[in-house]
Amino acid sequence: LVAALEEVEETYIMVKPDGVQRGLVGEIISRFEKKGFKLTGLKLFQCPKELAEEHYKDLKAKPFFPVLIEYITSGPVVCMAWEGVGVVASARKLIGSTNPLQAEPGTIRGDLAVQTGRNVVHGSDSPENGKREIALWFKEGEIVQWTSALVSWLR
Ligand code: FUP
Repeated sequence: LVAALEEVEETYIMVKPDGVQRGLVGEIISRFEKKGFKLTGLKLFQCPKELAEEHYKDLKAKPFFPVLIEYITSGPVVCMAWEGVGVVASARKLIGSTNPLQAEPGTIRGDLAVQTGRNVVHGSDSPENGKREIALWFKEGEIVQWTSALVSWLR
């Protein structure tokens, strides 16, 4: 009932090229699906350099920026939009810390990765960035609004 008063958020989740290469796409989608969030966008995509640079523009001054862009554009990624109350922070918890060695067991990075530069998945860090990133990675018509026929509280 309390949740019904809270605002529905959207977040951009992406399986990075290492996750695709390692065959972890299904496993990663599963975590968000089982948690109970709603999938509103999904595609396999080869990211152009310009888009990677725009997505990570806040990190442009970092020494690892060129390597990060090379990594994200090194092979296909799986782009996802997920919706739900509290989805942004909850997805970050499910994903775990940026450095997979510090990520808790039970999180995606904690269970499936060892290197910061190969940390298998991305998740937006704020509702504002969730909206920004979904608009950046998806075209109009690729985001689908739907209502669950099974659970009325899924929103
Ligand atoms: P996160 O929000 O957990 O994805 O982390 P950041 O936005 O801080 O970093 C984005 C990506 O930059 C990380 F997923 C991996 C890369 N990165 C490095 O390669 N080295 C670093 O020291 C920090 C981040």
